[in-house]
Amino acid sequence: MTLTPTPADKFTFGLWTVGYNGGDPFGGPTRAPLDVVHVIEKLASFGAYGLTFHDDDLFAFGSTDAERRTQIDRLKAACEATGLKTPMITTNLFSQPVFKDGGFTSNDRAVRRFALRKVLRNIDLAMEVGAQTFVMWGGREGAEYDAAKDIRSALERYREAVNLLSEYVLDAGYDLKFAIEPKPNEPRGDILLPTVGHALAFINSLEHPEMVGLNPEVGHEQMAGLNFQAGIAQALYHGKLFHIDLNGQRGIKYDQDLVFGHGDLHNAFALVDLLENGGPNGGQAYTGMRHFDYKPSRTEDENGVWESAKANMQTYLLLKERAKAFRADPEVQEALAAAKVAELAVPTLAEGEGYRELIADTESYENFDSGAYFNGHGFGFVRLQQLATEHLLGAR
Ligand SMILES: [Mn+2]
Repeated sequence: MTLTPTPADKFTFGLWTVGYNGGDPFGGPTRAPLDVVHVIEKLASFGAYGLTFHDDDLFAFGSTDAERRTQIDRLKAACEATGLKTPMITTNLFSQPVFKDGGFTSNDRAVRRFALRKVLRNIDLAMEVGAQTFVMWGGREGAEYDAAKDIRSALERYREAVNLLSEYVLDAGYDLKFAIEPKPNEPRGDILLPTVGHALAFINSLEHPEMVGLNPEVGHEQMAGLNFQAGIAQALYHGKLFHIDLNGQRGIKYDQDLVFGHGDLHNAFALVDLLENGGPNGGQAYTGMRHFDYKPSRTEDENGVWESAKANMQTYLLLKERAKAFRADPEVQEALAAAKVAELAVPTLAEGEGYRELIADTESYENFDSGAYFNGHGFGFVRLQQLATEHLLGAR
């Protein structure tokens, strides 16, 4: 393969991704922990743009102020030396036993207050390391049993938390936006704000909705059987795609966190085509970070970790190249025209037309031969999909 990532591609990785030690619910770690400085040096050498992290990835929960400071300074020095950036950070409100019923929405009020303080402190750290986006994945904000959680109260507490954090950022004059990451289940039986759509509705209820957007993850939507590319298109439509988590998932099962493209490759192709070519003038529809939130498989050694990190970037760049060729193919353009894809952008009513004019237009109803649409007006969507498949496979 010849495509070489550069920082201009805006590829970023979570410290917890390449740093994943291979532990799962059925077995202990299969790899030693990786030091943050080593991770930064490796990612920079591969052409990545940045590193992201949870507070507890960088310094252990319960660290003293001095231990915390040492790790922050080591991160900053390594970034300074390599040019790697830290554009997003997030807070761990799920690993410690205290968060077993969630952080912002634990039934226990003292836990909620503790969670808010942990996040407030981490927002200050976000500013110190130059992050512009603060992700909120509420993995433990949920329940297993319907009677155990009053969902309306939980949403109200979630809202109270995000409103408070927004107020803190505004008062401090920080240039920071929040991005909510939906997930349907795991680790909780059911998680609040399970999909892009649920989160969009919640954001509209906030005091400062303009400060809050989404960080959708490929596998999280696909775990719910949803079309990720379509969800991203709707997030873009509402101006809410603040960040994105790329990985791979094969159907409705546990959160696999495979390498990007190692799941539903067709949907990954459509996603990259949307992000790179779906802008108003055919350019990029999304200019933010291409963030990989995946887990190197438990079977890999450290060499396999770095191979998988590079595979994420290579796959994205290959799909970007394939999508460009797809758009440039005259046969594809012809198939798109035959499928009337552009016609959907034309308003259904004419300029100045209302329901009265529509009712008066006998061509639209009385004289419209709907029977003729039974046969002879095929759209050719399958041909278009086959052309996409041929480009995806490198056959064109
Ligand atoms: Mn994620």
